[in-house]
Amino acid sequence: MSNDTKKDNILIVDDASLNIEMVANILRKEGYQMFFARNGETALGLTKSVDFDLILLDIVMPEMDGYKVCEILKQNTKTKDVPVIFLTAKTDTESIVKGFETGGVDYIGKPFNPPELLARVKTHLQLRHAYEEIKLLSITDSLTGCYNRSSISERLPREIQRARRYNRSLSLILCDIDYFKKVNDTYGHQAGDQTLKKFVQYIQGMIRQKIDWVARYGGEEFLIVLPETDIRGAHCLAERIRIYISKSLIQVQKNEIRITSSFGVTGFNSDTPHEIISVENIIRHSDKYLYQAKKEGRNRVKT
Ligand code: GH3
Ligand code: MG
Ligand code: MG
Ligand code: MG
Repeated sequence: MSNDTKKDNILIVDDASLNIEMVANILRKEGYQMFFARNGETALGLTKSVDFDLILLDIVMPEMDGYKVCEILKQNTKTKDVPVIFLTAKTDTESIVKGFETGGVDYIGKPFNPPELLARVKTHLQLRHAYEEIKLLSITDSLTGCYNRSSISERLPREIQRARRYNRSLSLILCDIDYFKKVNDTYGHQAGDQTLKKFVQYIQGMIRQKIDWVARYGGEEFLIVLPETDIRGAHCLAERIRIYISKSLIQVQKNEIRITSSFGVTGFNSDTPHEIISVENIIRHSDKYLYQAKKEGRNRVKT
């Protein structure tokens, strides 16, 4: 998300340290956090540990040239959206066109004009932040702030692939608030909205940050994805969430709302035959168990 207090990280890649110094002096004055690399390999290495907001990239360098570096950056999910501006002495049309074709967003010839360089950097940083904000909105459920439904089809296949590749377990919890219609009918739709928000907050507070994730699967139905967790662990967590929710009083305006919820848990581990592991299969199984939990009286976990 765009954040005014955060310094933008800019990487300068150039084999001549004099060039690096010149550019860095201009940008540092603007408060950017500067990083340097004298060759492509070092630059690519740095991108693994630092999140860059923009990269200024020389083309003529020994060993790996700037085009190659840019190509590699564009193939990597972590760096493909980082704007790359070529900064180079090569100013013939063919080289410029190639710069854009390999994924550069801009192309500046050397010797460069400092105010113009700065203006271009600022513009591309603004575009980058606007793009990130839109991207975040497109995967977020606007009411609860968790992932939305469409991001499940983006994220879940990747989780499954990773778990299968490294022979790890992966579990899913599908949960649904019991008799939620009654909350709306009794307290109003807005109170219902607040209840949904609280429900997600409780869950977020009980899962591992940055590893587990929650997505809104439907109206008052949520999917919790638990990498490196076997079914038993997932069942325990679902049970803890169930108890916590059922004991909590959700304060909405003057009302104290009490809800319960039902859970369907499924998952796989390294022993599970690969051919039966798929997005459709594991969601279908969690749905089946959730349905059972509802049928058997609600406020329970089925595995
Ligand atoms: P069950 O125990 O079988 O799950 O009963 P239920 O009433 O929770 O289930 P049902 O599917 O009949 O109703 C779900 C309700 O959730 C109906 C719908 O109006 C409400 N709902 C869905 N999305 C939202 C939302 O964003 N805000 C509010 N306030 N209510 C919502
Ligand atoms: Mg050079
Ligand atoms: Mg419900
Ligand atoms: Mg439902």
